[in-house]
Amino acid sequence: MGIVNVTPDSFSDGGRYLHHEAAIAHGLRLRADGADILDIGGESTRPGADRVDPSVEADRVVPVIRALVAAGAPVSIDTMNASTALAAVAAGARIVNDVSGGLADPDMLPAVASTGADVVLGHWRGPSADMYAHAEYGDVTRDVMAELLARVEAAGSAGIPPARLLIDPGIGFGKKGTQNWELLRGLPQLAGRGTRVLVGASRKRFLADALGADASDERRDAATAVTSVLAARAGAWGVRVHDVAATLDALRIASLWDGGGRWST
Ligand code: PMM
Repeated sequence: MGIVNVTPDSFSDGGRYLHHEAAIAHGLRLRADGADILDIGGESTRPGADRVDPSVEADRVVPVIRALVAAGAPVSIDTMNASTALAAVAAGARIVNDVSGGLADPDMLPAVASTGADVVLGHWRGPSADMYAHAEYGDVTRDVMAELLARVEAAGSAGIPPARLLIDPGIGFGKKGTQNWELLRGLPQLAGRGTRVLVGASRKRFLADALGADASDERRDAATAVTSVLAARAGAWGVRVHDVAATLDALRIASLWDGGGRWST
């Protein structure tokens, strides 16, 4: 899954048209690099980020989704807002990627239930502005798994069948450095529950901390590619990354090492 952020800080501020054009061009490049899905987001979830009005978010992402869907790309919408999710699905998105697992907007799960879209339920304990205030766990893998299963049940109660669900441990969301490594070590347990697992580790702070906090994007991408191989080996269904080419190269090499075929579908 290739990341396309349509946020003011992610592209040069050349006005809305250029903004959309740059995001579309970026998405097409990631698709050409081999992304199976393009994940379009209009609200930053970085630690400390403020929330964006849902109508502003929809204005950012909908034209980009329309253009990428018209170009034949499978698209997911990265949003915590039901109204944005519905607008995105109407524009052709097939997956709703909610890092809050439906917790941020109580309308989310009932709203998307009737659309037929797949839904990513991320592990989340609170908004980005104060996410580290919630980073207290007994056993991080056990706690995250239990909280994700509660979200799977909530999605079921809202009418979303299990086959349409994915779970995501929410790397970096309310988890501090070593908790992320512990959670990644627990991936086989998470994947063993039978629900598809998506992992988003790309360029995140815990990787930079491992490399030296000022590590460049290039070095973080190399670290991400290694993480992608290990996540795939641990049973992940997909990885959400900035540098699709580097991750696919790493997966190809790992696949040849194992004497097998292609990892990606
Ligand atoms: N991380 C971010 C945004 N969206 N979606 C999923 N499913 N999983 C993630 O880990 C995730 C996400 C934040 O990363 P970014 O600011 O680099 O996009």
